[in-house]
Amino acid sequence: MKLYNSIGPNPHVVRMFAAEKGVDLELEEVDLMGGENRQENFLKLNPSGQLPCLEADDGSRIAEITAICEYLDEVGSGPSLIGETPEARANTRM
Ligand SMILES: N[C@@H](CCC(=O)N[C@@H](CS)C(=O)NCC(=O)O)C(=O)O
Repeated sequence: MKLYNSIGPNPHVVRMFAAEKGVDLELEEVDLMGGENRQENFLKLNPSGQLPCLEADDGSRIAEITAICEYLDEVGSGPSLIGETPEARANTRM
């Protein structure tokens, strides 16, 4: 899986989550300060123009850190970091 990555707190959340989950991500840097995220090539990948964006192994792309972290939690091995029960997951999301 490839993570379109940049400076800033949101990509950092996903990198931390992946590290805790033991998921290896290929990183591709996007020049946020140079505005690369708002140019046509990146907007084709993520129309919101924001980072991070995950490209899954099937080529689909996922934006929004909560959606990315929940996806990594489900496809990664080992115990869930979000929660194993409805109550635990609700508590995490709360
Ligand atoms: N709601 C988004 C927020 C993403 C976000 O704001 N990312 C910042 C970097 S930390 C960004 O791309 N800023 C540049 C811009 O919006 O043009 C998420 O959960 O991923």
